[in-house]
Parts: sequence; C-alpha cells; structure tokens
Amino acid sequence: MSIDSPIDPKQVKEELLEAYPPKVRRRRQKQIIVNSTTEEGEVPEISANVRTIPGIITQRGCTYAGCKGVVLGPTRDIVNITHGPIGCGYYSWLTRRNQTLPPTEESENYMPYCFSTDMQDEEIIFGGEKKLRQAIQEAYDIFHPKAIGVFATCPVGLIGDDIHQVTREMADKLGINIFAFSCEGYKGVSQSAGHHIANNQLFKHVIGRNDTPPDGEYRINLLGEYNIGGDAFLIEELLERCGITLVSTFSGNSTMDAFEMSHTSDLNCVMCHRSINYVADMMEKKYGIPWIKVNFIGAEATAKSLRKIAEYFEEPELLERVEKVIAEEMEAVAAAQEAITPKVAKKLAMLFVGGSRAHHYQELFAEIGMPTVAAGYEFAHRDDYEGRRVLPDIKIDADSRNIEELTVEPDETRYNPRMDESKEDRLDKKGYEFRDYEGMMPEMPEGTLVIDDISHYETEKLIELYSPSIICAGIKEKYVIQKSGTPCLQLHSYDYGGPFAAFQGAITFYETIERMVNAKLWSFASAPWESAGQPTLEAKYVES
Ligand code: CFM
Repeated sequence: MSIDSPIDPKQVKEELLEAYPPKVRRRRQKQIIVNSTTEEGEVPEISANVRTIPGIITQRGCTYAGCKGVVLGPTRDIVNITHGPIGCGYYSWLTRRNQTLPPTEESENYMPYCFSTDMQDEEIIFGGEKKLRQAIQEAYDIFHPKAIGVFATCPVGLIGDDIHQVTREMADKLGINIFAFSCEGYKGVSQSAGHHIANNQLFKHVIGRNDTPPDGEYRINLLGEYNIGGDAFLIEELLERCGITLVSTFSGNSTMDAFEMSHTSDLNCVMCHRSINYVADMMEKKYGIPWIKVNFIGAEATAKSLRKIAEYFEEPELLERVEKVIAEEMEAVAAAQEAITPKVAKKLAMLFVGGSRAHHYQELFAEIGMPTVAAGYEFAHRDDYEGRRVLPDIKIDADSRNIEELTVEPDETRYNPRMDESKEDRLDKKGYEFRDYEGMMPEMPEGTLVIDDISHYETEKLIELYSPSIICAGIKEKYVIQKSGTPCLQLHSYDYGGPFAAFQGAITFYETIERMVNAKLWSFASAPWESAGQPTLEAKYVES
C-alpha cells in the first residue's frame, strides 16, 4: 500500500528540517518519519513522549490539563476543585466540550460550576493549605457532594502544599470521598503524564468501592471515550440497541457511581489507548477483567468493534442482534458514502491531534476515498505510533520516572478471572486479540509522513508543499491553517459540529467534510494588505 502523490516525502522531510540549527535538526529528524512497513508489519522507530525543544511552538497541553480537563472533566457527580490561580480552573472548565446527561433534574451535576481556590500572592508566599481546607469545607456546605477531587497546578508543587494530607484530613472530618491529584502542569512533558496520574488516583480511590453489579447482560466498560461533542450519547444508544450493558465509561457522560462498580464488568473496551491503558492493565491484574481495543470512529470500525464485543461473549443471540443493528445502520451509511465519495475522493487530508484521534479519524477519511498524507500526535508514546509490540524497548527516562507506577496485585476477594484457558484458546484460534493495539503507523500507507509534536512552522511548510484540502487539528493551529486558505476541522471539541462517533456520526462527518473541502471559503478570504497591493494604514514617525 503506498500513497498516490507526486510529492517525494523524503524531500519534504528535508525541507521541514532545513530551517533548524544542527542540534534541533538532529532531534526533530527522529520525530519526522517517512512511513514504511515490513512484511512482519514493523515500522520505523519514532521519537515520542520527549520534551518539546525550547523555541518550537508546540500544540501540547500541560499535565494538569490531561488530568483535570480530560480524564476527570466529563464526570458530573464529583466536585473538582482546582488548587491554583484562577486561570487554570477557568480555562479547563470546558463547558462546550464536556457534555453530560443527568437522568433527572435533581441528579447531582457539578459540571456547570467551576471550582477553584483562586490562589493569590499571599498563598504563594505563605502556603495555600488553609485556603484549600476552606474551599473544601465551603463546597461541602453548599453542595453536599459524595466526592471532591483536588487538582494541583504548577505553583502548588513549587511551594510544596501537601494536598494529600489536607484531603485525608477533610475526608475524615466530612466523611465523604475526598482525594487529590499531584498533577502540576510541569510534572511531565505533556498532558499524557496527567492521564497517568488521573488513572492512578481513580484506581486507588474510586474503582472497586461498590460491589453491587448493575442489572443487565453482557456487561462492559468503555475506556478512553470522553463524549466530545456528544459522541458518547450515540455510542450509548447503539450499545443499548445491541443489548450490551454499559456499566461505566471512563469518562464521557460518566459518574463516580459508575466508576465505583466498574470492576463488576466482564470486559474492558479501550477506545483511546493513550489516555487510559493504565486503568485497563491495572483492572485486569486486580480484578481479572480482560481488555480489548475498540474504535467507534468510522462506520467500518464501529461494526468491527461491535462484532468483537459480541464474539467475546460467545452468545449466538447477541451476535445475531449485533449483525441486525449493523445491517440496519449500514444502509444509510452506504448511501451517504455513495453520494459523497465522488465529490471528495482523492482530496488530501492531514491530521495532527492529541494521542489517538490522528489515527482513528483516518478511517473516516478512507471511507470517502480521501487519503491521509501526513498525520501525527501531539503527545502519544511510541506504542501508539508503532504498536504495543515495542513496549519492552521503550526507554524509561527521568520525565516518565516522575510519574508513580502502581504495583497491583490480585484483589483478595474480588479477583475473578473472566475467562478460563479454554475460552481464551478458543478465541485465540479465531484470531481474537486481547490487550493489543497495533498503533497508527502500521495502518498508514508507505510514503506518508508521521510527525510527532508538530510545530507551527512545520504545519505552514506542509501546507505550502502539499496544498491539502483539509487539516484536522486543534484550536491553537486552527487560525494558522485557515489563514493559508485551508479549511481546519477542530477535532478536540468539534467546535459547533459533530457528534462524529458510530454510524450516525460517520454520516455527519462525511457531510461536514464535503461542505468544508468544497466550499473554498477560506481561500476567498485575504488580508486587506494582500488585496489592496498597498498598506491600508500609514503612519509617520513624528519627533516631539
Ligand atoms: Fe485520548 Fe482524548 Fe485524544 Fe487525549 Fe486530548 Fe481529547 Fe485529543 Mo484533545 S484523551 S489522546 S488528551 S482521544 S483532549 S478526548 S481531543 S488531545 S486525540
């Protein structure tokens, strides 16, 4: 499989690197890879999860953002207090992105609120523990929540507030679940460290607290689905139609109640491998729940994932039901593909998103005949690029060592292996894969470009060299892309669009892309000084 493009990717790589001084070039060249796959499915090594080179304009976020904003952000029945200056809490509030659907109007839902200790100079100098204690007490007095989470921002780590001691003390005093996250922004090289910290604390303080299994057959958890633009609502509805019981999602449209009983599920289905693989691994060790990789982005991927879940339970009745739902849904999907493909086929797409979407969304483009010529993650690790097969070769550096690795043992009473050897054997013979993720690169054609932690400069250069029809990226690069006349689809919050998950979402995606690549809107917009041929404003230096 190779990409049908007249541009030589090796040449492009050279041109991207040309502007850098030798030291930077040496490092960046390991993060810009021309893709190729051997017969064994092996791909070249990429340098990932390393510090951004100073001076490069990165799209990455901070560790606090990954912990508080991403993983705990969509959970509605916990009061999440940001211990820090007000900006950190305010900008990670994410009201448009974190959608949730409480069952009744009275149900606990703190997502419309933004809680912060609003640290001032005084606390930075004399310590912020007192103010944190007060904030917890105040939140408790007003809302009486069942749980409170406290999130550290950079200054908290720098001044040494003991947030864990404060939360322990307040938990004893108030008798509710209160715990803290040492997710200072600088703690890791990106938001990825924040995912790991969030996973650890959920595992230690929440998962396994309620042993009552919810009603329903075929009980699963969905891990690494964050309900961006309402994606989770479509997935939930689909699973329900198939007769599959979703016990807990980590963490789109989620609740602490569901997290607490998630260990009663029989299968963990991982969407975003980067952000949540730690929970999947730890739950298998402690409770005996196996995990599989799924993907509900793309119609084919959705069908494949539903079948994979059904095959695990080995019940003909479930398999039949799943096939029926797929057949019903695929009718409209096929009609949409047929109508849209001729209008967009062969137009070039590029994707530079977080740690899993740059892979997942390639499926949607492929379904309407659009090749992805370049893709990359902001902060994923080598296993997300090259597949989990490289895990033993990944060097643990000082930055990763900064993040606690929990030692997990089987739970004395709750460990219950969900599969006996004969079941695993049976499924294995059918080619069923547990605990595996192939990564993005093996699925990308030869000669495509894979770029880790892309910079603004490189984005502009790629636009110049490839003239792509669309780039999927985030808010930080959106305006750079649009100013070049190229449409940009925001894939972190979908702006006002979406949802794009499951079958219905795939159709919405095809339609959105068709509109964007054919409207040429951005290429009509030019800056005033470009069209007038002369400056629209003039000024003279006047000496006083
Ligand atoms: Fe996973 Fe995410 Fe992503 Fe991510 Fe993110 Fe996100 Fe993302 Mo923005 S958890 S890695 S840290 S799929 S916030 S919901 S869109 S960068 S590709």
